[in-house]
Amino acid sequence: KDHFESPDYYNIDDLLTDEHKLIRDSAREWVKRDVSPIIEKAAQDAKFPKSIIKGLSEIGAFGPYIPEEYGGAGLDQISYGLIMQEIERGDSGVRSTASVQSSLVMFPIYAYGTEEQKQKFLPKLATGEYMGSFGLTEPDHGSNPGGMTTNFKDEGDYYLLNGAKLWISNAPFADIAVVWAKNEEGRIHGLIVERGMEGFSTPETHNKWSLRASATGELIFEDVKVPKENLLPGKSGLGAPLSCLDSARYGIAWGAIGAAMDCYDTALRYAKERIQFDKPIAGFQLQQKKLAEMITEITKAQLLALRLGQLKNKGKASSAQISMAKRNNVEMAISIAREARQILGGMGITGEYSIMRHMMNLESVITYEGTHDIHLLITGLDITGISAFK
Ligand code: TGC
Ligand code: FAD
Repeated sequence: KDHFESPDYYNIDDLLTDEHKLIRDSAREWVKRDVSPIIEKAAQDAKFPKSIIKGLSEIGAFGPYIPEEYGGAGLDQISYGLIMQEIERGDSGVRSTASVQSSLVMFPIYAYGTEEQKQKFLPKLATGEYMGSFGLTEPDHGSNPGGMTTNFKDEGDYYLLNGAKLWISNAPFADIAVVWAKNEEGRIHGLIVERGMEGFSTPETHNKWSLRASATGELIFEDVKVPKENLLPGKSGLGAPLSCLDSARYGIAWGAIGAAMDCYDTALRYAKERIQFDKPIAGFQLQQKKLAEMITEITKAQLLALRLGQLKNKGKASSAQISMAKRNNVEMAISIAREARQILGGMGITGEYSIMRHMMNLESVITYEGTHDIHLLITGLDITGISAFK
């Protein structure tokens, strides 16, 4: 189980720089050493393993592309993608923690925050001394965040925040939350809400069958007095949170490849070793069909992610291109997890192997950051010019 071999059927490594490979390999090494041995138990116990926070910071997973002057790793978008791929090979929940911290908390503070906010929060978020969460989804507004009702009023010295967010990754333990709420004119703004502010609570959501090693919760605001200096002034409107989602969705497009690689690698090795009817099950055509289709789909997903990374490095990746990659690669990963689980027969349902955990995790990944349906409709809108959302 410890001999993961990264599938690279089209020699995509040749298209990476030495720095990319170094970053990818150190993330891989860390996942093997510090995540793989503990993650199954964390998932079974439904406990976020806080012990990994330091390691996530050390491999550059907190703010990979945030400049070094703010504590980030100052890397390019392909390095960011490769880090997400390696983390999700370990577990989608761990990658979620990194996605939220980097793309949904550090990115908006970096892109839309004041210099004081950047200095105050970014270096501590980069080391994991502060952990963050991102509150967009509400009980009655998931796919349609523009309908949100969480709101704030200008009370002169402070903003008075009321409302509730649901399904928030990292919420139960995060020190700060980037919260999206409407002002009195109905315009959406981002506010940094800090743990300890009166009227702010973060109850945990229990009984999940998916992403069990990631803590999910609510953000509840009851007359929370938010200091005025905690408003992100750089951008308002729905486009502000959606631009953060672009960055996180891009990371997920790479991350899903990691989960798929792990399932494929496990299934391939198992199929070569497992004997039935006096021969390895890898010798049966039905199993070869499954394995051959898996490596084909992984290869296509790798090329899609790499090209998207090149576009992103040039600042030329459109939101719709990111949606296509997130949707395709997560669907690819979940299909591979389902097929791989069958190759392992009964063993596939146990925690002895990672496949069932990946499969259950991916049910969240195909839902959050925009559902599979929503991303299809984003492509539909992009190619027809007509919105099918409303
Ligand atoms: P629409 O009218 O299309 O757009 C409103 C404004 O936003 C602009 N815009 C974007 N800007 C930047 N990036 C994008 N991706 C953008 N998409 C749209 C748009 O140009 C417009 O700007 P302006 O200046 O004209 O006002 O908005 P809509 O209400 O029709 O909704 C569009 C829709 C459905 C695509 C959008 O609301 C959506 O993506 N819904 C899905 C919601 C979602 O993804 N939620 C994710 C919550 S966070 C999360 O799940 C974290 S999981 C944790 C983890 O990663 O581990
Ligand atoms: P709904 O929007 O109610 O959708 C239900 C179904 O209806 C879906 O199949 C959807 O595709 C379909 N549907 C909706 N609208 C349309 C339409 N116009 N046309 C066709 N079909 C449609 N959110 C955050 O803000 N921060 C987080 O950190 C975060 N973490 C999460 C962690 C987990 C584990 C999970 C499960 C979710 C998380 N989310 C987070 C929320 C996530 O983004 C939402 O669950 C997601 O956007 C979908 O919203 P919903 O669950 O309300 O489903």
